[in-house]
Amino acid sequence: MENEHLVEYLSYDPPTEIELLLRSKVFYQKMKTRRSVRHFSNRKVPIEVINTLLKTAGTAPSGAHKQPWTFCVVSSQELKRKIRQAAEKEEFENYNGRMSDEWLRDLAKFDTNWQKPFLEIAPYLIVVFKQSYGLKENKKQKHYYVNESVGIAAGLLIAAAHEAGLVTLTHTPSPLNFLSTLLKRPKNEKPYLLIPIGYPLDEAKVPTLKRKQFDEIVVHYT
Ligand code: IYR
Repeated sequence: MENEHLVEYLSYDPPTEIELLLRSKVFYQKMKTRRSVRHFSNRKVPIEVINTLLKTAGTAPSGAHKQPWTFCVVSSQELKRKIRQAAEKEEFENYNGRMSDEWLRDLAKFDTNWQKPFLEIAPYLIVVFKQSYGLKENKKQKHYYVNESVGIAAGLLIAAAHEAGLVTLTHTPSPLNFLSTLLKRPKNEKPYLLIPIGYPLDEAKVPTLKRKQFDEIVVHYT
């Protein structure tokens, strides 16, 4: 049978090899300066910027193009305070018994603890929800590769924010269920990540970390 679905020619502007080399290097040089930041300034960011970053996130590939994500943008001070309170309640338990000694040792260099002031200070908290299934006219619709799809979308968001000149934290308060209640999300959505976005404090500090060597992360088969 003929495929009755619409197709179109790929819109593609072929680069020269020099352009390929140059652009790949420029992007790498930019991305290698990205850091997860916990010391945020409360300086405002135009909402148009955040919305544009989210449009980029929404360009991610997804299983059967189901786009199984919802991005909740929290700027309400009251809601940020509630999120901080609920997150700190869980994190207090995590740091005082729920996390193993090995885990606590692994985290020592990040100087984290149960307190999460950045949840109130950052101008925006993006709460990324994954849609385990779709809901159309109250009927369940299957979604595929949901974790992979939403993970890629979150990666694009983090890269877009860095490219624009803002900082992010990939935050996973655990368990995250309180976010469904506070943000009144429907039952097909589960919280996936919480990403504060904004400017860093002038005196923001980050731990001294080394990325793995190229040979440790890449295996070529020629
Ligand atoms: N969620 C806790 C603990 C934590 C866990 C990992 I893995 C990190 O990379 C960083 C923190 C917290 O946010 O403090």
